[in-house]
Amino acid sequence: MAKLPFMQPVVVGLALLFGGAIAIVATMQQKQVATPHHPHHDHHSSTATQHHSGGAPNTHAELVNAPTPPPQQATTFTLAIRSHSGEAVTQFERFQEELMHLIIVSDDFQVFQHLHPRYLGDGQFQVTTTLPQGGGYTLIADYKPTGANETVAMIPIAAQGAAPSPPAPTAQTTQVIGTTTVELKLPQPLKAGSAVEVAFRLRDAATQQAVTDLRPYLGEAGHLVILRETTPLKPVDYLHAHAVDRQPKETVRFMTQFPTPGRYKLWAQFQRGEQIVTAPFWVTVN
Ligand SMILES: [Cu+2]
Repeated sequence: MAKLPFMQPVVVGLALLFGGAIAIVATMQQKQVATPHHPHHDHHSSTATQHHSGGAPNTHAELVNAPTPPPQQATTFTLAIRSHSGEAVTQFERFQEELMHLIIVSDDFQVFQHLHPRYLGDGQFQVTTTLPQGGGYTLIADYKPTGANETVAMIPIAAQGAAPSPPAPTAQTTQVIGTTTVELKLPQPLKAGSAVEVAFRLRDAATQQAVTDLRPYLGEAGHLVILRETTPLKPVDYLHAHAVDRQPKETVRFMTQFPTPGRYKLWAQFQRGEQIVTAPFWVTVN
């Protein structure tokens, strides 16, 4: 329990005081999006979603019945989206085929889950998942209230127990994920603050031939989530890059922009047949 985020003792204390019916108010930040970037709109030439710290957010996310999940057991998370004045926000727009995209990432970036909570109505979303290890995590909820900007809310949680020591980050640019070899292609050196193309070449691990069974995933050629290595995570540290093309090819390209120098982890996701391939890479940005 030594590595709990600072909020957790407060949460536990409040939970004891008020019988568990408490909510964690997430840190949040609106993403100002210059152009619609929904995949069902024409955004083939779109650049990365930009994050700005200015501007008051319209909504925030709260974790209802904040659990302290035991690792390796199914845990249900219920998120409530509320306005500034505390009223339930009930209308959402679908983007990338879903009403909410929820990324769950462990503090050491070893665990990454990309989930789509079910909308229960009345501003509440629910998802059941199993966290594989103890220690701290961040829930990153990405949603778009109807008529408002896409919003990213971050909620720190702690699973019971401690995380195992993570392996050291590697600069490896090729990963074999199941039957797929994923090769990261980046301009070098990587500079913060300018648009950059991040590409992934996908080959069959057995034959080293280009994969032929790639399908769009959530309406795009692939998805790319990028997080800056920092504690605690803030919305500005989260990038969701959009694929340049809708139809996947052997090389799937994304445009993004790393805001500041530092170390980042990339999780590229593709759909091969019925299978989702998630390939993690560390990169250093100068
Ligand atoms: Cu998603």
